[in-house]
Amino acid sequence: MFRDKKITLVIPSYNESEGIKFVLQRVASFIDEVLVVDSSQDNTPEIARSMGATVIREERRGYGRAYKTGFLNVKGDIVVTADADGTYPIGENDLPRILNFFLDNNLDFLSASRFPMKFSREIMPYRRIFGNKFLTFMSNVLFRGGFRDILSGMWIFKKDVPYKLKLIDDGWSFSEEI
Ligand SMILES: Nc1nc2c(ncn2[C@@H]2O[C@H](COP(=O)(O)OP(=O)(O)OP(=O)(O)O)[C@@H](O)[C@H]2O)c(=O)[nH]1
Ligand SMILES: [Mg+2]
Repeated sequence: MFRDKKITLVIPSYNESEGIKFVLQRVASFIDEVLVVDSSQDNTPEIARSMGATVIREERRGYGRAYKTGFLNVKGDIVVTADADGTYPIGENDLPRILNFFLDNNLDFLSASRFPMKFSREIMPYRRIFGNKFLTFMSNVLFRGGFRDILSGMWIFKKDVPYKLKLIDDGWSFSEEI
């Protein structure tokens, strides 16, 4: 529980046997439920289960597909999403700040920008930063949003939010769509 709210973390995973260990070791202790939506061919689901996560098997491939399936199974009041490769801060030190901001401002949905974080050039080469800035700029023009990272995979929202949206894409465009 965090400030009387039950928190569910949803993680999509595809062949992440290394990454999932790293991520699940760091999950903040106040998170009530961890759902790993898995389409792997390796032993990611066994590892996730052994580390206390609830594994939902999704045979249909796709990043968006995994999230849509995950969202249908949430029991918490607030959903936090993150990748299985350690990109996003879901630990004791960082997550409270983001959740406090979400609750203090009574938000329905928050998209967390990655850009305050430092990335190596291998993970975030200049062409990726440029592409992201361009898409983020265009999305802000088209939808008048205040986005800083339109391709973020870390969102925080009230559990009923996906039910109010018409989410279509099963693949990578799910980030922009949501
Ligand atoms: N269940 C499921 N998860 C997926 C699928 N494809 C990707 N994922 C997961 O979605 C998350 C994001 O995928 P990544 O491959 O890290 O994508 P990315 O962060 O854009 O790319 P990288 O820079 O290579 O990390 C990871 O946790 C993947 O394991 C899929 O088809 N099914
Ligand atoms: Mg990644």
